[in-house]
Amino acid sequence: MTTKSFQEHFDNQIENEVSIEPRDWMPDDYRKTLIRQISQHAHSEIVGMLPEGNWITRAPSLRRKCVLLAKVQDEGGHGLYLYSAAETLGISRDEMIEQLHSGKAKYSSIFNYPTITWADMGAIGWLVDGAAIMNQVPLCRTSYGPYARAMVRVCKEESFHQRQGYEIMMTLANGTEVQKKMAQDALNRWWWPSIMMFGPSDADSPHTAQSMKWRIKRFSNDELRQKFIDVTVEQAKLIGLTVPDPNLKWNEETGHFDFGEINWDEFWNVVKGNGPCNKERLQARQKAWNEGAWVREAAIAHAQKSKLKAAKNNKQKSETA
Ligand code: BYC
Repeated sequence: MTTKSFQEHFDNQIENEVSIEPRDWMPDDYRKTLIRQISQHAHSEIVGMLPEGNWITRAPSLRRKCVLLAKVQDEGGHGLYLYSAAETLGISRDEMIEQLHSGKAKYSSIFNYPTITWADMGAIGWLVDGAAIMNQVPLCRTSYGPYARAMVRVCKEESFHQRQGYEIMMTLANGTEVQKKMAQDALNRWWWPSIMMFGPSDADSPHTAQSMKWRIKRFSNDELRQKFIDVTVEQAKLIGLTVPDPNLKWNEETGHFDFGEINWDEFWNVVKGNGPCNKERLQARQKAWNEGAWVREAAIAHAQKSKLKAAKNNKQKSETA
C-alpha cells in the first residue's frame, strides 16, 4: 500500500468508528497527539495521588481511612493502565517518567493546589473526580483502542470516587456550624481550579479542532466545562452550599448556567510550573523515583535470572528428549 492508501484506510476507520489499534498504520501527528495526551493523563493520575495521600494518616475515622486509601491506590492503578496504553504507541515508560521529572511533560493543573483541611478530600472527590468523569466518559469512545478500553475501568472507579467525595461534603454540610464552614471553604477554594481543569477555552485551545477530527476528543473543552457546571451547581444546592461565583445564573434561553470570568492568568501560571505546589509535587515524584531505584534493579535482575533458568531447563529437556 502507498502512504496515500494507508491514509485513506485510516480516514475510513475514523469515519466508520472502527477503533485504531497499535499495529494499524496511523499518521505521525495522530500518534504524537495520543502520546502527549495519554502520558499527561497518566502523569496526572500519579501526581494526583499526592494531595490526597497527604490525608490518609489523618482521616477522621477508620472507615474514612480505608476508603481514602483505596481511592488513592485506584489512582495509582489508573496511571499504570495509562502508561501501558501509551507504551503501545512506541514510547517507553522510562522516557515518559523522564519527561515528567524534567518538567517537559505537563500534568493536570488541579494537583498543584494544597489540601489544607479534611473537607478538601470531599471537594476533590466531588469536584475533581466529577470533572474527570465528565471529561473521561467520552474518552471511553475515543478512537484509539487501548486508550478507550483503559477508560472504561477508570470511569467506573471515578464514579465511586465522586460519590465518596460528595458524601464527605454532605456529611460536613449537615454537621456542626464549624463543619459546614469547612465544607463551604473547601468549595470556595476548589471551584475555580476545577473549572480550569477542562483546559483553555476553545478559542485558545490549539489541539481541540484536530483532536475532534480524529475523534480522540468527542467534545470540546468548553462543552465539557458547561456540562460540569450545569450538573454540579444543582448538587451544591442540594447540600446547602454556595458556588463561589456571583455571576452564576440560569439562562432560560440557552438551557445552561451562565458563569463568571475564568482567571486564565492563574491557569497558565499554574500550567507553567508556578502554582502553589508545583515544585513540591515534582520533588515528591523525583524522590519516590530515586528511592525506588533498588526495587527496579532487583526486579530486572530477577527477570534475567528467571529467563536464564528457563533457557537452561529448556536446553536440558531438548537434550534428554
Ligand atoms: N492542566 O489545546 P488544549 C484525575 C495544556 S486526573 C495542565 O486544550 P488538549 C484524577 C494541554 O496539555 C485527570 N495543562 O489541549 C487523578 C496543552 O499543552 P501541550 C487528568 C493543561 O490536549 C487523581 C495546552 O494546555 N485528565 O482525574 O486538546 C485524583 C493546550 O490545551 C490543562 C486528563 O488528563 C490542565 N488542566 O486538551 C483525582 C484527561 N488543560 O500538551 C482525579 C485527558 C490543558 O500542547 N486529557 N492543558 O504542551 C484531555 O482530555 C485533554 O488533554 C485536556 C486538554 C482536556 C486536558
